[in-house]
Amino acid sequence: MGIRIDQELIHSHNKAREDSLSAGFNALGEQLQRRGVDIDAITDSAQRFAVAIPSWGVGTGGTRFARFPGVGEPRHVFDKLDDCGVIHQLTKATPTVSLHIPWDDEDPAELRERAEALELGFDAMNSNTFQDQPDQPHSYKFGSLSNTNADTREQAIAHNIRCIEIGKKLGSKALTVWVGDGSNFPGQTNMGKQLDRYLDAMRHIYAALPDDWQLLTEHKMYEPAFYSSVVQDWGSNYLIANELGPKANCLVDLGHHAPNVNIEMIVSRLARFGKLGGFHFNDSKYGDDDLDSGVIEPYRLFLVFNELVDIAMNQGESFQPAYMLDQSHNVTDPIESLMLSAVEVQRAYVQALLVDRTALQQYQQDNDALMATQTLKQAFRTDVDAILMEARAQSGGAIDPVGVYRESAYRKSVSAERPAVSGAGGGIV
Ligand SMILES: [Mn+2]
Repeated sequence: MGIRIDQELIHSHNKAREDSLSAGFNALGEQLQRRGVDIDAITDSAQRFAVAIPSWGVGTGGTRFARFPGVGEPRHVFDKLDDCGVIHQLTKATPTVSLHIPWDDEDPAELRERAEALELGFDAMNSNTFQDQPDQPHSYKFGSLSNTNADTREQAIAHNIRCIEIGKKLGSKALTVWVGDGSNFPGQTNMGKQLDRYLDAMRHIYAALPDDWQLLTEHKMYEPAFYSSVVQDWGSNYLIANELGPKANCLVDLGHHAPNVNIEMIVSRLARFGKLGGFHFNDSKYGDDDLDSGVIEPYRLFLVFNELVDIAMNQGESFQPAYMLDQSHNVTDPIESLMLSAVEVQRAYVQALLVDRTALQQYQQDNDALMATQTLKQAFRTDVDAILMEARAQSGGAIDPVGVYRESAYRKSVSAERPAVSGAGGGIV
């Protein structure tokens, strides 16, 4: 089984929108030219932009209270790959999938074969030591890599090393480790010793990492531990990555910070010291809401990319952070949400490319705060839809991904072969 949506449908959809896109693209091109920006170069950059899809993202997520299954939900990793294939086919912005073990634990050769048929590759591997699996000898109720019991830590280390082994067969180049370890009560744990146990376990995992791999550690302020987390904040994350070595880098999940924290500043700091490994994109109103990217605070997403573009200009080709969406979908079709999120992340990147950096630098030098901030706003206010549509059209994707997807009736057609399921992993990671 290969590509799931009829390419002819994409073609006819695009054909009907071609003239209007061309008019919009040319008008934007003239506007940008007056600002000294070449729209074709920006469109090329948009075409090269890529963000990974997490396999669990295509399933319907839940809340602490309930989970309402969707129609035609993926039953297993092969269905998930099919859905990811549709997202990439229509957006041309999501060429890789990030797998989660054990949820996606299948024969690597078969996984590779299916992914190749869908023109997909594999991104970072994700381990899971935040829940117990059937037949697992030691429980993670009181932590995994930092558990007080050495056998439990051994089990968690072995699981992570197994994720690396599977990833090697899939062509992955990174392992993302997020642990729910921490404490719920003051005094429950010795925070210093708990961190030491975690570091010791992580050193074993690090030692099993191939030379061209990265170990990405993800901090999270709270949940499931509500008093303290072992990897609570970007400072702890930086210290850990620094302790482990050059292949260890920090992962920034946009939802894993206190409200109002300046995430773009964190991005700048981590990059300044060469420890920014990648991102989990999502949006948030209150906490780790895992809402679709850009739905609540698109300006913050833009400001993050403003830093990333600036860093890339200074660090050059060596700066290649791993981008992934990390969302939970309770009330939307996950395929539609992921397509629009990929486009929103791409939009923030393109808008950041439009910042007049020479002018900005001068305003910063002159301490002209008002004009400096207006320089950012000018880029953010630019409607770059035509660039994103043109990039997709040129790459063979859909000018209107959601429109084609709905007309294709993909969800209805797969629902015939995918009966309703109540299980499947959630997305609160
Ligand atoms: Mn995450």
